Amino acid sequence: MSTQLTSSFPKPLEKLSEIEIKRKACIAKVMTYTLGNLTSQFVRNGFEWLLPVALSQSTDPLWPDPGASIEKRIEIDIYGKTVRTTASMIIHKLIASSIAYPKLFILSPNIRIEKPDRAKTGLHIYEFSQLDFEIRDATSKYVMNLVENSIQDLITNLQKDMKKELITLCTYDTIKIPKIPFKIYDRCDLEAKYGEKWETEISEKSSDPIWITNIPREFYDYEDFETKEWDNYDLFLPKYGEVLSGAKREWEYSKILKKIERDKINKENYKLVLQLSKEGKIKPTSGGGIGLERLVGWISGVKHIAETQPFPRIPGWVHEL
Ligand code: ASN
Repeated sequence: MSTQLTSSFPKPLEKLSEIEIKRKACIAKVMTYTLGNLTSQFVRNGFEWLLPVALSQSTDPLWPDPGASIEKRIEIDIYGKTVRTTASMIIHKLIASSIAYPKLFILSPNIRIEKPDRAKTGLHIYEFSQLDFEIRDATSKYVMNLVENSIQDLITNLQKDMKKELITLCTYDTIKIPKIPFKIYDRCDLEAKYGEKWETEISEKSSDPIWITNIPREFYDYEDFETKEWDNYDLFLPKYGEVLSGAKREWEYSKILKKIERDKINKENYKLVLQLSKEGKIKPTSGGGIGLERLVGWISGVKHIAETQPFPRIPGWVHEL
């Protein structure tokens, strides 16, 4: 994605001026409120709150993904095995929701060492946090509706309870309570209209959150082999782009295997999901993950989403903290 929010980068805490510290504190209040609101909604709706893991043999391949720009993958050996830092909790979600927790969510750090030139988009950070969730036997429609209601509830309550902070951040009048249902666009139509840069074009042009469906992606998203359509959905925010990606998932062994082979992904790293699907133990699920820094960045009107982080993770920049 090449949407450009900024050319000036957020500074670490010790370099902030008094005014910048006040703004940072305001954004932290919006983040705290957002986390409280969204997690309470999930708990109220009967979801289990699982804690994340940082190191696993199996993590998100992040491939093939039209938006991928990974410069390096972190692998280390522990106890004689190679483990990887979490790129997303997707594999854990598929297995956990199939076996033990039919409705789950996880607040998890995702490490994606993006190429340094992504710093200037204002939309990429090399560590971000997802509110990742998965629901057994749910349809895409069900998940899209759940997300729309969650976002509407969040914005409605923020406007009531965080009025002072939103006024300070100058977004009280610009972040409107979104109308449900959100508009849905098929990626094929956007590609035909805007060409390769459809993601940037549509997030610049829209003034409300919108859905984009049917995006070719990683093996775990459901693909109809006959129609070639993908049953997945991205939520896009005006100017801030993709804030959620999600899908109905694959659960059948033959399809998962075929797609892993087609994508030239190392089967060794996905042995468990392959074995469980062969045994019929992977169930049909749907889910998604909300990028918290982009969501709060949109609500707070930041120039760079690293402004929402106490310890900014800007591609190409490593600070002491
Ligand atoms: N969290 C996403 C999902 O649920 C996966 C990802 O972040 N790559 O589909």
